[in-house]
This record gives sequence, C-alpha cells and structure tokens, in this order.
Amino acid sequence: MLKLVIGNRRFSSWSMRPWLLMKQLGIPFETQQVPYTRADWAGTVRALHAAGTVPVLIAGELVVGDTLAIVETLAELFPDRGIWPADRVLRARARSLCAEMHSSFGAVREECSFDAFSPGEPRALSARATAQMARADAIFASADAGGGFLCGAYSAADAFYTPLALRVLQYGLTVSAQARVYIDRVAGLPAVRAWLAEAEAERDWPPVMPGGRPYHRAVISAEDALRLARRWVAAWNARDLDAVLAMFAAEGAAFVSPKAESILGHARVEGQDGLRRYWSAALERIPRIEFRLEAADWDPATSTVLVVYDADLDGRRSRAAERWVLDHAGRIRYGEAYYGASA
Ligand SMILES: N[C@@H](CCC(=O)N[C@@H](CS)C(=O)NCC(=O)O)C(=O)O
Repeated sequence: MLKLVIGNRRFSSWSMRPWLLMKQLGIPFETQQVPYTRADWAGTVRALHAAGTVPVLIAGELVVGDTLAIVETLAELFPDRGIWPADRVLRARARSLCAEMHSSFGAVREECSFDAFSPGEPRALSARATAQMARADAIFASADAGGGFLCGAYSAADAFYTPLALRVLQYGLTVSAQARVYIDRVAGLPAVRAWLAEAEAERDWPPVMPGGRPYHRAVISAEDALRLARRWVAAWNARDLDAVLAMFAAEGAAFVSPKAESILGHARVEGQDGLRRYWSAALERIPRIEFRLEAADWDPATSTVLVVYDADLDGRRSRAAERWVLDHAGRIRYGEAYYGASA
C-alpha cells in the first residue's frame, strides 16, 4: 500500500496536492500525518527524506519527496489513471502548469498563507501578488471553456491549483466570474471536502500555535460559553456525573485540580474513565454541592472559557474558577480548577 506522509491539513497546501490527486483519481493509499506541533517534527520528516519537507510518498522501496517528483512517480505507477492527460498537447500544458505552480506565485503564497480556517475576510495584496493573481485568474478562467478542468479531465494540474483556488475563498480575493466558476467547482469536489472536513477534526495540540494563533477554529459563541457554564453548574448541583462527563472530550480529556491531588494523590486526571473515578470518589466524600455561577468569559482566540463561581462544598464555601480549553467539537479538552478565598 502506498503511504503519503503529510503535515497538518489546515496549513499544508503542498501535502494537499498529491493527497487530492490520489483521492480524486481513486488511487488507494494510506496517510501518515506528522503534526507541526510535534516537538521533533523536522527530525521525524528528515528521517524519512533528507529534504525535510512534506509531502513524502513511500511506495515500497521508493521514498519520494517533493510534489512534482511524487506526481511523476504516481504517473509511472498508475499510467491509466489520467494523472497526466493522454493527449500530448494537454499533457504538455498540464506539466507546464504544475511546474509554474511549483516555481511561481510566491508573493500570493507569502501574503495569503494557506489556512483552511481563514474566514474569507478580504485582504489587500501587494502589486506583485496582484499580478500573480491576474495570472492565476487567467488559468482558472481557461478551465471553464474546456471540460470544466484545467486540461480536459481532472489531472495533476487541477490538484496543483486547488490550494491557490481555495486561497481565493480563504482571503476573499477578487477574481473574474469565469475564474470563480472553476474555483467553486474544485472547492466542491469530494476529495477537497474530505480534506477540509478532516482539517476541522484534526486534534492537534496545543490549541495555540507558536506565535499565538489559535489552532482550532473558534467553536462556540460567548452566549454558548455562558450556556455551557450554566449546564455545568446545574449538572454539579444535581450531582449528575454523566452530564458533567458529557461536556468533556470523549478521548484525550485532561483535568488538573488541587482537590484531585488531595483525593487521589495526583493533581492531573486523564480520560473519561479517570475523570469518572475521580469525581465518583469526590461525590462520595461531599454529600452536598452548591455552585453559583458568577461569570463565564469566552476567548475565541484560544478556545478557552474562564468560569468564575462560588463553591459551597458541604458548607465549606470558597471563591473558585475553572479554565476550560475546548476542542473543535466544543467539548472540554483541558480543564483546570483554581480555588480562592472563602466566599
Ligand atoms: N517543493 C516542495 C515544497 C514542500 C514544502 O515546502 N512543504 C512544507 C509544508 S506545506 C514544509 O514541509 N515545510 C517545512 C519546512 O520547510 O521546514 C514540494 O513541492 O513538495
């Protein structure tokens, strides 16, 4: 089975190209992801291929880096899939377009770096990037006249231009109506939709990237954060452990609390089973719980809710706060409890 090593779907436009091509043309392969937030990213990728970039294609003894070489290797392995068009004129055009993508469009790439979560707010471009987009526009618009794709049927050329087409949507770039037809067509392809859906679901960590950018799309509104906090308070006051646990990620949830430290001997509790054990033990020791919510502040940049409340645990009252980092599904992936002065 072929293996394609990729970076994060949210950011890695180069990884996207051969992945789309193989999916769209029905070539079976497995994906191995090396997430960018992994501490040893560069070493891991370099161990596979000395260039140290993704994507890398592994096909038996062949280990191929660089998208152009990957596409040529795939065309050799699967000569009947239409990776390059059968027609020699179209084939020459497809090769030329792929090479142009590989060597050009640098200013657009720099000014509008590929980000599947970018919300489409219009961005002003430099003169260089504007000129490059005019060229891209002509390429996109040329598709409409033919079979709907850039070189007849879907080929490597379309896979190569899809990330640029998506940047138009990610950064609200102005294009001609004809170019837009092509952009919407490729954006709606099943392989593209699958890539973007998986980008949403990628559970990379930490939630804030180096430089402070959030990894996850902001998943809820400020009102939702308040609703979440109210549900949480109601669930604890009702001693409804299932309802509390349902607010935490099904996998990989973690919670840190000084109370866990005193009950279990360690402050950090992991996973649904660990949380259930900890809170069951806590509920046994505390016959009466009464929480009163004071505030729930939502920070969309870090997908974090800060909950401030009064905690009455069997008559012992204290000011308290919890910080919850939400995952892409709006569940608590990481929580931490802080206890303050007596209320
Ligand atoms: N020319 C290469 C470019 C690959 C590339 O730059 N990939 C990016 C991810 S989209 C990467 O690995 N960057 C990490 C680095 O350069 O250290 C190709 O076509 O595959």
